[in-house]
Amino acid sequence: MTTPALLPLSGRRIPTLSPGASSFPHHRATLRLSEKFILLLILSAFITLCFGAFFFLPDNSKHKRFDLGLEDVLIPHIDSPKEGKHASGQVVIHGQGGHDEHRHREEEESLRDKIRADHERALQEAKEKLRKSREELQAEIQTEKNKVMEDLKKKDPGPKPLPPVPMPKVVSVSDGEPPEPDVKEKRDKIREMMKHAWDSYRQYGWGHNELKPLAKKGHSTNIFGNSQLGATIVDALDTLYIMGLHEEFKDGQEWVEQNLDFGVNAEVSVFEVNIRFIGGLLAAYYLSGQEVFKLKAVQLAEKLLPAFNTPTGIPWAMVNLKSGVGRNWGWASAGSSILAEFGTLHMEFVHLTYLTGNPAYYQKVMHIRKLLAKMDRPNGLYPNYLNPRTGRWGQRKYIFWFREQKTVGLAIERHLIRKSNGGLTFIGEWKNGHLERKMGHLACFAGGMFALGADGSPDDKAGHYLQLGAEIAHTCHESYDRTVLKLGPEAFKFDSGLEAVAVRQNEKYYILRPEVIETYWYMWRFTHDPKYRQWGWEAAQAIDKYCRVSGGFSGVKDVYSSNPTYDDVQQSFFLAETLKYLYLLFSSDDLMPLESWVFNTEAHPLPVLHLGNITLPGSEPAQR
Ligand code: DMJ
Repeated sequence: MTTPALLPLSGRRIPTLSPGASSFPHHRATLRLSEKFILLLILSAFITLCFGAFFFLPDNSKHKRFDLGLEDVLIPHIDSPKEGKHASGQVVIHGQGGHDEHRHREEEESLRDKIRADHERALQEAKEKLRKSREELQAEIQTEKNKVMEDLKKKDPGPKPLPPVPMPKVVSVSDGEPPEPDVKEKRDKIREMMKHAWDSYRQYGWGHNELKPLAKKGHSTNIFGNSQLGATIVDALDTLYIMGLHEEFKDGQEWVEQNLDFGVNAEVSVFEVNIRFIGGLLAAYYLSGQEVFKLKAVQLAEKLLPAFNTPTGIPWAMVNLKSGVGRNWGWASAGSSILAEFGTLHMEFVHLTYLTGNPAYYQKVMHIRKLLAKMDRPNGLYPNYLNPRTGRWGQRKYIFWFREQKTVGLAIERHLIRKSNGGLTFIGEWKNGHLERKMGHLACFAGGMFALGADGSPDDKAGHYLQLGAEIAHTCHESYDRTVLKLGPEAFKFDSGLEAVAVRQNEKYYILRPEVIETYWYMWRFTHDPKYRQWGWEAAQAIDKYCRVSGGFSGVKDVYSSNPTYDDVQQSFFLAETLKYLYLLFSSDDLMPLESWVFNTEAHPLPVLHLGNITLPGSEPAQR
């Protein structure tokens, strides 16, 4: 039998035993036993190790494969030891062998290449942009903007169109070209003035409420709060349309479509916003038939409605378009609302109900009417201030406010209209128990109003009212004619030998107001007396001579000074009213005939609604 080779156990060499060679047989047997034991121990330890290894060695199949996204490469802080990333932040790819690792490294490499290529492309584009001119860049930005707008429009089709209502019978707008060449020439001049006013605003004040024609920048006043609502655009639209300035009209329409948004945090005058914006938008709608104007008018009207949430239903003078909170001007007799303001919402609100079918607008203004009809009227006149909380009159100041009631007309004549020593008929102001012999430029509209009222009056009254209109037109003309600039002051007196002349320095200004020219136009329509065209032309020439500057038209501070200074404001009503009335004065009567159109306080024409033939939602037969 061969002896197995000894295992090196302790570094000692164990001698090999051969058969029959042993001189000490017992000793030899003992050694063999201990060796065997040691061998057994070693063997069992080895088996235990292998068994343990089977359970505790990591399982490769559980290792996630890395999907190399950009984040894995660029964002070291998300590394986690579990995910097999190195604490340094470098990506370590666990693989199942060299092949996987190689593949992942390739993927990583190609990703890096892609990022590098992207960066280079972006750099290249930036360099190209820098080489472009300002205009090219602006054009590119505009194209991008338009694209975004288009996309937005596709996603959001906007408010639903309103239910269709029959359009009132609107006589189509004729060109109104006068047959006489000299009149046509004058009309062309007025059109040119409108172009100058519009183009200047377009260039220097676009989107602002008004224009500073000398500073050549935008302008606004507190009646618009801190809003930027493009008042001049909205106010001018119908004048542009009537004058046939269609490119300009389209330009304005585009601005309205894209920019006119009433969800602004601005506290505005309810009256001014109604006559300028709602009136302007409704007129633009009726003239052009473009739905956008109707939609915008209704959106705005919704914003004004909270102003009527007062204990009496008499609206606040101001409302915040965003919050709907209303309040009154501090200067208006202890927080009163102003009759001349809340009494001038009627036409627009009736049209809103007509167009939308929503009775709320009609009901709000009819409520004002009913309430006023029930109130006491000292001397038959309505005072100008009414407290919307208590429903009581404020300070007893009477200015001119007219309803179609005969009695009020008579009371106005009895208490407010006087003749000066020089024979000029004027409308004074009743204050603190006596009549102040002073007339405001604003009151000059009354000439036209009496002429208009004469038209529907019984025969015995018609002549009288037309005569009254003519007398007021004459007085207001005198207030222009007695100045150096041939432009009328803000207020003029009939006292102590003074006849239609301003006394106080702060009443000598002319701010492009329309009322005198408005009266000339009505008087022209009803009498065709050439003097009205003559007076209108004098005023137009004076405006062009003294108010025109390179950046538009400006008001002047003193009409008695041969060297006037400017107030640097081109009022929106200059485009809405003054130039419109001048243009109509030199047009034939078939342009905007008065049987079909009625002009609101801001000269915005609305079609005459014959309420006898229409049932408005919310109206009762007795109210019509
Ligand atoms: C216009 O806004 C309107 O005519 C308003 O009724 C009075 N003030 C200006 C014009 O003077």
